[in-house]
Amino acid sequence: MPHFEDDQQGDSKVLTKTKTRTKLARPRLYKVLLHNDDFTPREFVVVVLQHVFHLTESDASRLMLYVHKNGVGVVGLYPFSIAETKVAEVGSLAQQAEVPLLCTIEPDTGDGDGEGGDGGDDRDDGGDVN
Ligand code: TYC
Repeated sequence: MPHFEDDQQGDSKVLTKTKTRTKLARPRLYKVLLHNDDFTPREFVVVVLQHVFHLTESDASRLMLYVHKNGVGVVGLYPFSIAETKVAEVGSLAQQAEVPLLCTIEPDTGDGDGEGGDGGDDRDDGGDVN
């Protein structure tokens, strides 16, 4: 809103006030997908899910079985840098153990296409460092 004010000399000046509203975009999230293969031992997958994604043993077993049956499953949703780190951790553990366990990243479209196993809300606000 322009605002008129007289200065000392009686001249009129236009003062403008600018309000800055900073809108913070929600960080874009990425799905970390776990892929099935025929060689990686089930127990290894469960341990990796517990270690890298901090899943409980029962959640890790459930997800491992979901992926075993369906071919692929969403482990979680994370900001890119965290997703990337987790994929690298899984890759490095798989390489050390000489198994073909594969984890990949995909942008989250928010369409809830059901790759997730538990049918719950997969959203993670990125607030933790799981
Ligand atoms: N299909 C593997 C087996 O029968 C187990 C497995 C589950 C491997 C999930 C990878 O992401 C995976 N040993």
